[in-house]
Amino acid sequence: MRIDAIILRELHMPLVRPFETSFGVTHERRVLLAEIHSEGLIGWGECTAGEHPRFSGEWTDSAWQAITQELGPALAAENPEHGGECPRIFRPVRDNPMAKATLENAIWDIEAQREGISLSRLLGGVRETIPCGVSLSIQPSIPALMAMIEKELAAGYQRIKLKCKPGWDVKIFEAVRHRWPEITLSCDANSAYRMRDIDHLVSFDHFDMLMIEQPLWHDDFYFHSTLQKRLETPICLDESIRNRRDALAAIEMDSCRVINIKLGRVSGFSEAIAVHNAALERGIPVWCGGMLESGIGRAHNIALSTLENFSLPGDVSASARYFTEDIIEPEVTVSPAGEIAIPDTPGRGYEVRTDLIERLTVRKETIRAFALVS
Ligand code: OSB
Ligand code: MG
Repeated sequence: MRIDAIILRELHMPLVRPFETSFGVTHERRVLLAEIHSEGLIGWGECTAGEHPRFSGEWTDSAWQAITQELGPALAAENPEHGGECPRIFRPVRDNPMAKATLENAIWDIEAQREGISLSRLLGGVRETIPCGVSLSIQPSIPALMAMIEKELAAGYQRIKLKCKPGWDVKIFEAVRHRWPEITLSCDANSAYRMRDIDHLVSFDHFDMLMIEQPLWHDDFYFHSTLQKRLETPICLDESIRNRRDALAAIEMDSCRVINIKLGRVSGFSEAIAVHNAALERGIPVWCGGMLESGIGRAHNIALSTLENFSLPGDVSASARYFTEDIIEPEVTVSPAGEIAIPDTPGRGYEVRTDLIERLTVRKETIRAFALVS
């Protein structure tokens, strides 16, 4: 496909309520969107980098530079036929997975439109609906958290994930399990604990959780493996898994028994499929994580979640939980059974609201071609 133009934008989108993890609070998203024009079609990609380099070393501004100065010009100089060619094109650039995914996912988006099939089908998806869970922010009080859980369960969500950190862990698990002994529960520490906390982490076994997500360092396998030997509850790795090779190492070392796949963290659809397949072949279930995405990233997460081994409820939930107005039409909604129905129209399956995107845009740059390696 001929790349006619790559336009990168930054949008400001306030969240309906702040989202707090062990590493900080987000009030407003700075969303980067790539818009790629090719032979009359337009593909969209969203950058999932946060506003600060706290989840990983990437953030909005580093991704902006990586895309406008390196990755965008390299892609514009090529004529990729498939999204699957992007890893080769971007290989000379180290790291920056979320920046790479922004562009690669837009190419897959175009490819699905060109082939006249849904993105889910293009990826090899097999599901007509996907099961949904929610990730619940650290709250100012236990009653506030309990009210939030009550609301999400009433809406049908199939799994409740509690963000936790030292001081906001066993006391909330006790309260939640006391009130809801049977619900499917998990927690996510975003690397908030250290090996001195190992006995404390082992006490999480009392709460019969589906998994404990990324308790230790963001880049670790070894100590997670040590911890997994002491824990009954499966560890799920998020931050540590950047690619298929990481997934193989983690599985072989028994550092985790579940994997959270995030498109941005693994550089886009190609590597997400590779991680998925590696886990499938080894009997390790996966689910799709979230990064407070706008509708475009959300649509891509939904398509990815239709692959066979996405057998656990993901963090992909309704648009209205994040934004008063989403930039896609229709917005993402979740049924009373806690499922999202997969659109089967060509491409991403959700129209892009270009008028609203234009109104929310705070900067915009058109990228010209140059080859990374000559
Ligand atoms: O670790 O899964 C995470 C949000 C921002 C950064 C990291 C994480 C999260 C979430 C929210 O858990 C998932 C979502 O609802 O999009
Ligand atoms: Mg996580």
